[in-house]
Amino acid sequence: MIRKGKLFAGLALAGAIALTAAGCSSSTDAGNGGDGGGDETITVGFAQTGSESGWRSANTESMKTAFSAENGFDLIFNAADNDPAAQIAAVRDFINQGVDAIVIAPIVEDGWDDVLQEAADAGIPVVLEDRTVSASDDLYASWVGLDFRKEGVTAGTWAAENFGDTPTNMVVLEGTTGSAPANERAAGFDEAIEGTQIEKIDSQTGDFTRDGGKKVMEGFLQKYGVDGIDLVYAHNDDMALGAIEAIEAAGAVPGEDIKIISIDAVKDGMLALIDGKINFIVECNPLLGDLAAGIVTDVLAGNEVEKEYYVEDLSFTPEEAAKVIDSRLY
Ligand code: GZL
Ligand code: ZN
Repeated sequence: MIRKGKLFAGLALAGAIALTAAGCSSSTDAGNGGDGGGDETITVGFAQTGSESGWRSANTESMKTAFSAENGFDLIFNAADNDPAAQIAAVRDFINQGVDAIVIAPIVEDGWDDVLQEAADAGIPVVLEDRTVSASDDLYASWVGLDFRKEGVTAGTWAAENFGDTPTNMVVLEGTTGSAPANERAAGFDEAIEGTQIEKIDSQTGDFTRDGGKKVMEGFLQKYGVDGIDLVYAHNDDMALGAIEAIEAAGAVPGEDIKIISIDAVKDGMLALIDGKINFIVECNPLLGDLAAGIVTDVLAGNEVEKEYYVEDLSFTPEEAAKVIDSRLY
């Protein structure tokens, strides 16, 4: 499902942060009474997916930095270890604690209607960051994140341009089953390679982890042999890095014998790209903390907010990565 909303890129993003961050110092008590009295602290419950990847660590750091005490927040942090039931339980706990606002990075798209309705009934606004949910957008105040489908289209278009004219056997390392990035990165990529000679011979989830990517790739190599696989499409860098280990253990050269396309552009992924072990990476910006904090502050202050805020993504070849690696923020 494509959503259209405000797009933040580079300076615009910084500007937006300044704009909304200014709201943080507003004189009104932005909390919705959860803590009563005149103190300015906003108590926020943040339900993070877990710590499955390098991307997630960068996202968690960005969120904790933005929702800091000096910025006027009391952050209650929960990481659900990639377990959707545990994440929903964490949100229920935030509701029972009477927090001022709840932020969620939903592990999977489905299953959110009931607990979001409970938050609404309790008068606690919910802001989504990173991933999206299939529940009605009446059940949350706003979402800030990335256009996962566009990331898939960018990756698929590069594959089509570089490998589409020759018979190419591709295997896919899927992200967490049922997650918005896994669903939409697959859909966007498939759309972009339609009509080319790239054939998806297998696709399996590695749950966005290095170990998952390595194990699934080992299985593919057992099944098809090094010569039976020309291209790997990994839904994130951590699974691509696991696949690299498996390909090298099989005596093949990643980036040459078997090409690799990946998404995230975290530091370790970019270093593998520069080493030629990955051939192309599409960025997925994890630095969403300042925007999310600005949105929470605006919502609690009763200011108008967009339903969606999209953060711009770039993409990199090895040469382009080498130029920017020292200046990147994650
Ligand atoms: C995408 C994010 C995904 C990353 C993975 O915004 O939800 O989850 O691509 C992470 O690295 O685990
Ligand atoms: Zn208050």
